Amino acid sequence: MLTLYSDDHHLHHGKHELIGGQFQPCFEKPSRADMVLERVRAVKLGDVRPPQDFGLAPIRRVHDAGFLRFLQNAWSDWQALGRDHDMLPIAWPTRRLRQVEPTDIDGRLGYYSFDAGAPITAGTWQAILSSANVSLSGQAELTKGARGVFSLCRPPGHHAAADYIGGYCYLNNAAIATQALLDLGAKRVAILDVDYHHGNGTQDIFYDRADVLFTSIHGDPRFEYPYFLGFADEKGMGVGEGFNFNYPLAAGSDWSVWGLALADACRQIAAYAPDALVVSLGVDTFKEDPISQFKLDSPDYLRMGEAIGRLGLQTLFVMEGGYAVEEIGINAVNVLQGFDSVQSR
Ligand code: Q9C
Ligand code: ZN
Repeated sequence: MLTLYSDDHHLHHGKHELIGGQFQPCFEKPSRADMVLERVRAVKLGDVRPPQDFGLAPIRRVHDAGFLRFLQNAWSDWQALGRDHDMLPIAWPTRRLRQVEPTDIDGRLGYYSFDAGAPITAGTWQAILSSANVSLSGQAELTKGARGVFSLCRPPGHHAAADYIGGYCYLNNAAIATQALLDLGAKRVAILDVDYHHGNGTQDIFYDRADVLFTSIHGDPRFEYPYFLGFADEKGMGVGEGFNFNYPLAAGSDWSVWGLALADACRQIAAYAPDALVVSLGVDTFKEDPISQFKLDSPDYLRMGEAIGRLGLQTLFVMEGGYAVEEIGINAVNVLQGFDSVQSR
């Protein structure tokens, strides 16, 4: 399987995130992608290629124009105030507050985020553009006919919506590739989000649409981040009703539970008969993940890839979360090798 990858992700390295009221070093760090790349090379998964530059047009198909303007200029607006440390928001327009973009950079940062979990640094804009290009370059290979492609994206994307950042995510790489697949001829695209956290951004982007089926298996939002979306009764809206499937699972869930949810999601995907599948590939479901509470083991990721492969669909794997850095490469690449081991097209 071909891997798309850019070194530009090193340009994004936030210092701290808030965990339990304390600042700790960011779990979302460059060594994550380095470890995945190392494993891709070690097992000779296939060629590794840099992305092409697709410009802003395919990104604008998903993200709000004001949001993109904010992101592009955020760091220089911040620096203009003499600040050279990471940007983190301090206020959000929650219930009964006015939804109006302020002029002040702190106000705008809060307006375009839903948490303080996505620090903006000097190199963030370049890194997130390259990450989106990695996703789009994978999509281009799929559109050309590839059976499976791996977009080794970093930063991840599935918590980002059309007009907000959060949860380590800025541009929604999986959504951008999905929209590009549709724009280049696909009639229906299914998304399978296997990251431990609910893909709130991706769900939101496609919630009122029937040309994208969104399925997500994740920690139940009653106890787990992102807390405010990802419940089983979220089925889609308007013409999109019936095209959204959430599988919230209990803390401690292992393959015996997780695999059943996957089987059900795969049934929904098969019934939808999409032209392509996009997998939001987070491996923070791993039993030793430092911020998660599922119990998947490394061999389970082979089973995951096989089940996805048996769908017989052209599939784009887009890297999302996974914070057990020692095993992130083994687990992510196990999914890809499991997929490749299934001959069905
Ligand atoms: N209890 C992704 O995996 N904070 N984002 C969690 C720990 C945010 C995860 C706090 C987690 C975001 C792409
Ligand atoms: Zn996650």
